[in-house]
Amino acid sequence: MAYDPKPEHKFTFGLWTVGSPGRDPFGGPVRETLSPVELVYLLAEVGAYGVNFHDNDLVPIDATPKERNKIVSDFKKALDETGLVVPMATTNLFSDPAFKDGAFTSNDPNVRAYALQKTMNAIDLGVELGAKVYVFWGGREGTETDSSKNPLDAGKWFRDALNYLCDYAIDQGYDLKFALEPKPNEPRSDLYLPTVGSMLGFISTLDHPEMVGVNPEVAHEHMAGLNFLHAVAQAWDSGKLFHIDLNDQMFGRYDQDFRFGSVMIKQAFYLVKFLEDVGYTGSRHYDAHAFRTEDYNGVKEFARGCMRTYLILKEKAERFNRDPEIQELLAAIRADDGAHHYLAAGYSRESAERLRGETFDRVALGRRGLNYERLDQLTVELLLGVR
Ligand code: GCO
Ligand code: MN
Ligand code: MN
Repeated sequence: MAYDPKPEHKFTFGLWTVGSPGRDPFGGPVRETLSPVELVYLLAEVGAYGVNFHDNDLVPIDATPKERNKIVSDFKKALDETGLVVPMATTNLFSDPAFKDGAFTSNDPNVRAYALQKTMNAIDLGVELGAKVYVFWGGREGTETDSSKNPLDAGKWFRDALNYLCDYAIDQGYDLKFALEPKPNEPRSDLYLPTVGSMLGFISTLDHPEMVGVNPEVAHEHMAGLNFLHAVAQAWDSGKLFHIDLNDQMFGRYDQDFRFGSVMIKQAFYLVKFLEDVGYTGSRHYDAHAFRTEDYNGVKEFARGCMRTYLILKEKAERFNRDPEIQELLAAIRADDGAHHYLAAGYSRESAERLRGETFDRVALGRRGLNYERLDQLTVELLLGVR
């Protein structure tokens, strides 16, 4: 079937996504907790390509080495039996009370050291299971009161930690890239490095910037009221789109983590079109949760829906790219009479002289209608299925 997920689509889910028992700040679990092995089978059943995890989604924080090995070998067996892969892994540096004031940016040097140690172990675990991308989401790296922490110290500690861990991965000979995931707030009042743009700026200050990219998430930029497509495009343009977290989120609401494409269809369309047009080859990772109203049948519907919507939008993007009227409008919008091709060579005194000598009909430039209304309506009609 046209919209069935296939391995080449690289659809992945976190254990914590389909495995969420539906807890929220006002209520406990509504679904029983499934084991990592059961979740691998569930993901295989719905057609996912891969499964990602936090260290403690797989191995409880207080597991003994013997327990750890048993869990890991059972998990590997499930992967072998289903053919699922582990493209990404990450560390839980936010659930345990030790991290209540941050992990790498905690004021307490013992907490910072513990966070480093925990991450080294989690990196080993991820690599053992095949991960090539390692995500850093600083869920507690922030403040409620800025009396408590100097943001310059926090920035330095975060940088020191990433430099340390890059060197650790290099020293171990791991084939691993790091992907930093920004979020503006929640669970802290304010998180450091809140947007894709701030992460990109920060990466250029690291010792091994070539090893570090970003993991943008739809919901996180939407929470900040920002245009996700623009953030992703900037990451791509910088060669830093190492991973992506897909879900959906209304602007100005709590952290919703909805099924991909379930709320802002148009934004999801532009995003899928972008990823497919530029030839992004990384994971399409769903970092979302089924509604709390659902049982595990609903969870499967949720997971299937995430992938199916992506594939439908991919088909819509292909349709957009070959729609004669849309393409004609785009060609007219971008019409170029060649008169200013000399500017493409960049600045020179000759070019500046030539430019200064030109006369522009400013009024005519401003008078021209751009036909974006027609273009946008055609896009909407295409999405609504009447085109
Ligand atoms: C969130 C984040 C997390 C991270 C995950 C991977 O809002 O809670 O998106 O789901 O992506 O911890 O590091
Ligand atoms: Mn999130
Ligand atoms: Mn995420």
